[in-house]
Amino acid sequence: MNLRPTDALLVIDVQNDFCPAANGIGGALAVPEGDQVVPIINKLAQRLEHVILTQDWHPPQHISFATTHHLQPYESIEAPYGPQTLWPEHCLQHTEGAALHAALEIPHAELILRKGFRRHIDSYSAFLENDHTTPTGLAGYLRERGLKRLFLCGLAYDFCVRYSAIDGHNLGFETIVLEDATRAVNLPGSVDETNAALAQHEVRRWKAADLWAKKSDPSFGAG
Ligand code: VGL
Ligand code: ZN
Repeated sequence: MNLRPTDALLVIDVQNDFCPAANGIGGALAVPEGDQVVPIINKLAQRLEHVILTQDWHPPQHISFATTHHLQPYESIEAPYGPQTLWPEHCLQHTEGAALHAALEIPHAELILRKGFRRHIDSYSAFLENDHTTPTGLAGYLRERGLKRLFLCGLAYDFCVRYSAIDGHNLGFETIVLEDATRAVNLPGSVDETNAALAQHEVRRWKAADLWAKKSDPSFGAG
């Protein structure tokens, strides 16, 4: 696998609240095995010169919180911009739950992009908020930096990784999801829908090891 100077690793929302609680920290919206992506992402980051992290970053009474609407988590509401799944309160700005996982070792990360910081609109995607229109600025940043191919990893496969990958592809970036460096929330049907959506948009799914396999390696060639 020949990596290029114009490649970037996009690490989505590897935050305490998306990982199983550890020592009383995080776990508000724990993705099963969410913390297991950390060592593999650390290894991936060593291979890529350019690494960008995202951070889900919500104010109190955010539109995506079930409590804001006096409803139960995982119910859905009709927001002005379309259906919005409701979640337990998570990634509140400036809390330990919103902090990046302490075991991430990516000293050379170039940008930490916060998203979901507006009370009345959620943002699964690192590129566009949930109205599929309001930009986060990431596409402009990547273009101005000359970064063209994106390897996506992090949490959660069936929400923020999914929508970031599809928007990245639609905005003209070559976009590859490193499947085993992600984990899913796994609501009913969400993983199957994600697989189908990625396939439909021709977003490829590779394994992390594809990035360190040599072209001559007979095991190389997936995806
Ligand atoms: C996410 C649900 C709510 C994610 C963020 O990072 O996938 N999921 N907020
Ligand atoms: Zn969120």
